[in-house]
Amino acid sequence: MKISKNILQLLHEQIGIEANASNYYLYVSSWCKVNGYDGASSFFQNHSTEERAHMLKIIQYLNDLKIDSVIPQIQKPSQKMKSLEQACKISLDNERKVSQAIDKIINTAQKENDHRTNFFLEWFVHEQIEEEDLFESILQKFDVIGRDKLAIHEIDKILEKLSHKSS
Ligand code: OFO
Repeated sequence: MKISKNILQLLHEQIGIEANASNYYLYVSSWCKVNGYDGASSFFQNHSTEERAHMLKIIQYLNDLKIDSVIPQIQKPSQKMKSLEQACKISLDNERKVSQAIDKIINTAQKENDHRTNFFLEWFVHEQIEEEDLFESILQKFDVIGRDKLAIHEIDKILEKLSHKSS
């Protein structure tokens, strides 16, 4: 095998992390739609698709190395969303955890001199910088624009614009 058992296990875990992220964003998109935040709903729906693409990237990497990938069971997201701001906060926390998981695989790959995995994960490092920055700037909008109904409506419109950018 072209990668170690250790790295393989971490990559399989990462497939699960990306799948759960995609599932979580799908739930948030649905919650937003039902609560009248159409822009945010499109934004999170696109984000869900992006996370699925991340999962597929790892599967493709393993397949290119002629390694079967394990497709994990996905978790049911906790269905207790109370506000758009809370959804964005949880998203930022989740993205930070994803970044830590990617860092862990990179550290392991570097220790094992696994240059191909190290190089493969560079794309994810850039992606995580963008995603953390994205959610940090969305959260800043609540401080800048406000939290009353009109302000949230404005933020929903901003998310609508962002969803066109990322699609
Ligand atoms: Fe946003 O997490 Fe994928 O990599």
